[in-house]
Amino acid sequence: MRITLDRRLPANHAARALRADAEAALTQRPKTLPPKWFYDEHGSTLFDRITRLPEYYLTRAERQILNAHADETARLTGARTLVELGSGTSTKTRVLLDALTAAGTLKLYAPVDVSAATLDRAAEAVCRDYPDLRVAATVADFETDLALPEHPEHPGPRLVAFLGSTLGNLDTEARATFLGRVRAELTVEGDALLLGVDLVKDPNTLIRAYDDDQGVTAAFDKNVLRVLNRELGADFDPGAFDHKAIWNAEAERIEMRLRARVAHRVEVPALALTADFARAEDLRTEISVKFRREPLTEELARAGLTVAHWWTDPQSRFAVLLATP
Ligand code: AVJ
Repeated sequence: MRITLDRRLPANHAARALRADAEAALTQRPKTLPPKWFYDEHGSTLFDRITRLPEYYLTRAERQILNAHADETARLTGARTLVELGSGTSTKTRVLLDALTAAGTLKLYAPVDVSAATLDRAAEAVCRDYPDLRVAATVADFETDLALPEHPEHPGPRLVAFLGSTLGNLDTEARATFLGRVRAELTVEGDALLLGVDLVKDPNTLIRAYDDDQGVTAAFDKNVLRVLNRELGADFDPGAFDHKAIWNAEAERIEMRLRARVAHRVEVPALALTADFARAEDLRTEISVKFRREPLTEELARAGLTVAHWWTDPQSRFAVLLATP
């Protein structure tokens, strides 16, 4: 058997975590919900459409960089294990899998994701397409458990990939915690981190990437209300909110918010909770931090990681970096 699926989250984890997050979201000021709840079946489909929107350059820019530097990454790391945090459908990983299998070093692919269903499908597909590879998938939330396969059962050096600028979903404090954990896990000689991050650029380009003309991002944003309705019996009316993508210039991040069009009340029976929205009050649904080379290099250094390589697309919209302890 070349595939294993390790469920580190109890089956009811998602239900319990959502209740806790929703409760905190609606009683906090400003009301703030973590972005992981976007990705139910429908939300994942919408995100997939986002990655193909003309305005959403991130995915294409990152793919350009990976295409240009995957072989180099394989050569530099000689990775025998590729761990991928927040692997989703493992689509963009393939260029890395191709390069690392061509280099002949890769033995094991270890995707980590919160969604068991997505992980299952992705692991099957990778296993089918890479006949010499073992796949050890882990259902885990990378914010609390990195689920790195353990040495010596799994061969090093290990390359830990954290792509798609998912790091930008974490605020400064959460990033420090996360990066410190990653550093602590890179214990085998040659272990490295491959990190994909979106870069600061003109606000208009950024805002358009999160508020597209076809309204796909708006639908993605509002889908989280449907998740709350379905899972918690809430009565959110998605039509009572406007999707907003705001550039927070001080924190250099995009903030997605759902802004109440009118003052209204929402009932959340599963939490025995009533949430009042004032007119124009926001529910913040996501932060997407944009990075600069120097400050990010320092941030990584504070976590004990040294940037060995920094690659960008020709337009310097996005960066992929290779860091080592
Ligand atoms: C998947 C976290 C990288 O911040 O760009 C896309 C998700 N949100 N459009 C991002 C997202 C709105 C995204 N990440």
